[in-house]
Amino acid sequence: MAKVEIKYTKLFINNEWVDAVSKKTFPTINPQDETVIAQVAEADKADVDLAVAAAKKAFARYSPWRLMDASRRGLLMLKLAELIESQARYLAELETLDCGKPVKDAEEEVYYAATVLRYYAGKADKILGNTIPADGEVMSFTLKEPVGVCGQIIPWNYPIPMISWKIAPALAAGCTIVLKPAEQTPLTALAVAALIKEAGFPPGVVNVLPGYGPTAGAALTHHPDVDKIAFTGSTEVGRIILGAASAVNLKRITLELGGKSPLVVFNDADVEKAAQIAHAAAFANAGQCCCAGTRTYVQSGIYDQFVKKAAEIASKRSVGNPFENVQQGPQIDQDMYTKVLSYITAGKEGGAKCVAGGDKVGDKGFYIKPTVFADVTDNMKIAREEIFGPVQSILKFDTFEEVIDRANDTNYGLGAGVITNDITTALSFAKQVRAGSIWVNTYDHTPSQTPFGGFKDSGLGRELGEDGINQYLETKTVTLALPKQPQ
Ligand code: TXE
Repeated sequence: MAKVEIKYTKLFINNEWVDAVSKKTFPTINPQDETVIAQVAEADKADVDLAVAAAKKAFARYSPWRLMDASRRGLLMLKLAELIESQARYLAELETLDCGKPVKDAEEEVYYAATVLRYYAGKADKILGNTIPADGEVMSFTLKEPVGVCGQIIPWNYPIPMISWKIAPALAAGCTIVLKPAEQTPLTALAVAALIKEAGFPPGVVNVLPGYGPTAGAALTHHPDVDKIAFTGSTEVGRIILGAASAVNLKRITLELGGKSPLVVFNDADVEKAAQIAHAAAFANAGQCCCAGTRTYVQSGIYDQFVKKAAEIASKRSVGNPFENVQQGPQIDQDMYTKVLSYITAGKEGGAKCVAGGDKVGDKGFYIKPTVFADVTDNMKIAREEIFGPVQSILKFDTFEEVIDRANDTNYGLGAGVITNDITTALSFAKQVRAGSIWVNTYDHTPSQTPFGGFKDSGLGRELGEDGINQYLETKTVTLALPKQPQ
């Protein structure tokens, strides 16, 4: 078992490391062998109050953060990106220990997070309002101002990228932050907090509070001094947060929630390439991906060939110790492991044909075989519900019109993919499928420049790109009386 040094286990408030007010701690578990990695300080309402007060003070008029030039904010963010990269291997190993993803994937994610910070660092001094030819004897213009204190609640599937998606646009906009990492993966958020301090961000600008959702998370979403909540997680909790965020004050809100994304392969596709894209779409990060392409629709002309290929690729996918050169580590925790296995049972009992995997791996740790179901029909549980594990469902279709209707027949709308060489088919698909991201002949490509988010029950608002920073800005209209007549 790899030895990774755990340097930080306390709460990070006002650039200081502190115990929880209650002195409580909680264990973070290694998904490889179910051992306790470390005890981490457990934030609750009292700690949220302290962190929000620190963030509010850091956002106050004339605070160092508010007086700082926007370009300087960008420079601090560039420094943070550099520090993160300089610790890439350590952060990756820490992530792998806490979350079980292959260490090479974790390392790529660290570098990716740095790109997101750099993208938004460049935006910090390019936040522009408008001058407006308003009716009347006036001159009008808009100022784009930071929303204020932001509560950011993130999941465990991509901890470091999620930190970057949340803090980068908020910092560029000039907001202050209280971030709650998922209880399964608190360690890298604390390691990044140390780098935030080292980069030179003033106290209180970013605060990090490990803890549970119904306690620390709920305190944040209910807090009257929090101006905005940004959340990534389940649709179920997203609904709770939407209610909480409007209960005491009217918080701005962005929600990035679940999905059941379709990937549609047309007869003209190269079967080998299409099967590889579909495999990566379904199995990346052990299937623990919000936009995973879990409904693979294949046109009847190539269906049998495709199923054979998909089963072959999945059967060869290497599963094991994520510190070694494998493609897939364990699922995140006991709950998810049990949940995914129950969906596999539901797939078998529901009449789908299991053509690869279909079982757990060994008896220790939360490992599951990459599983492929063929002959799946639209009403089966595995075709309708988010599984969040290494399970691909393959469904057959005949016509374009039919598959668009079927792809859209879901409450979700996060991502969708199409594999075809026909430009009209690709663009018609892109226009007609109701999802926030459409990928053509690729899948799950989410660079910092392109907005990401969901239609329907997959979320509210967008992250990344220009849209991402707008979610952290208020528009203020300034109107001056200015005579149009000669003076
Ligand atoms: O998510 P939760 P879980 C989906 C996926 C998975 C399911 C459950 O289908 O099977 O969600 O995963 C915090 N107030 N996704 O249980 O509970 C919690 O502490 C405030 C999709 O891990 O939504 C954590 O920090 N916060 C997804 C975060 O919310 C609360 C990623 C996410 O936890 C809270 C993960 C509350 N009442 C799971 N309850 C995606 N969109 O990428 C919980 N939290």
